[in-house]
Amino acid sequence: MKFELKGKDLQSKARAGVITTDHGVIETPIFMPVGTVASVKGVHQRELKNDINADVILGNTYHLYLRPQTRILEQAGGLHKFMNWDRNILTDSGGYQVYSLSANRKIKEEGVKFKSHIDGSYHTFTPENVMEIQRTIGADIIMAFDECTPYPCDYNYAKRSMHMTHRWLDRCVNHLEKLPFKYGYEQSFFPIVQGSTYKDLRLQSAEYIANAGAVGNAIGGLSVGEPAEEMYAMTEVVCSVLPEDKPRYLMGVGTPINILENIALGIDMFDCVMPTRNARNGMLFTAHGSINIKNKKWEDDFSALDEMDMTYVDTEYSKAYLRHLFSVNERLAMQIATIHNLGFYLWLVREARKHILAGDFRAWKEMMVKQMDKRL
Ligand code: PRF
Repeated sequence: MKFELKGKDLQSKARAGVITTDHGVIETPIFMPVGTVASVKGVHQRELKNDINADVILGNTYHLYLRPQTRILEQAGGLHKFMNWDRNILTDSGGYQVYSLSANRKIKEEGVKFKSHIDGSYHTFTPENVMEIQRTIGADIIMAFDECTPYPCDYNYAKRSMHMTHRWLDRCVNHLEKLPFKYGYEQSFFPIVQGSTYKDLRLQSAEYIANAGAVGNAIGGLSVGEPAEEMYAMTEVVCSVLPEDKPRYLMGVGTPINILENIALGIDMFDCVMPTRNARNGMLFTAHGSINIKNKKWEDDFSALDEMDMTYVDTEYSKAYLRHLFSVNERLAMQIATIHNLGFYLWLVREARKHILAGDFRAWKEMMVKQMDKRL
């Protein structure tokens, strides 16, 4: 994997770069649509490519390991082939899903024993087997096994957990040395900074993670319920330590405003279920604020879904039509809303990139944040 910086904003820490992997080019800042179970819910791969123009999507080790199971992905020749997606894939390690989804789990130094949310069966994730599973899934970027602490989290727990995440990182790295690439292309590894909302822990963790010398670095444990200002404060301290010449990935973030604010602090990569999950509930993101399309006020509004026309659904369908589809519970409603929201998120990060390269990112960001902070 290669990362080149193409430009930096002078009035903020925002950067524009290019990541190159064996599955193509990713221009940063980038948003990665979430495709948890080998599908971005409701969207065809050809729409992701041709309409939304996603360069990279995210898969989840926790889900893929449980279903279809690692052996099926191995037989398929990896996740790219299985789902017919030839652009980039990043897999999360399960270091978050195992805490948020499994029925119960026991965290020990060795790893995490958990009960499947699907059939109640028991499994164990360790730094070692999670590296093996991710090698077999075959993503271009694979993530370290970590513990994402909840919010709020007391200082002593956060500190102990952070140190365990660091020891787990060493185990991931040691084990990966024994695991060759499985499918003939490179699979890059990103470690994850933790440390809850404590500045001293975040600094310490960022130093530890930077020292691992990986090709890219991630920040976890944020956007778990803390106020946005606290998240930004943590991003800022961590970015002051993480190397400039490697991509920085902020995991599980966030709203369009969170994304712009974190780009301004030096983040290059994002993922979040918000555009897809909220779409399925009838919430649309636009450059002028968010819309609940189920609202009666759209009943006879025959104007385009979004005048800005970021994807074809924006002008091919009206607000009144989409509202109708939601009110009669048609699955096409969710499909249209998902394409719209992902198209908007990808537009937003690409527009951010243009403004970073043009040198007016800061002013543009301030204007957009004001504009998007509305309910229409
Ligand atoms: N760790 C991992 N994945 C994650 C997170 C984390 O802390 C978060 C936190 N927002 C989202 N996804 N491994």
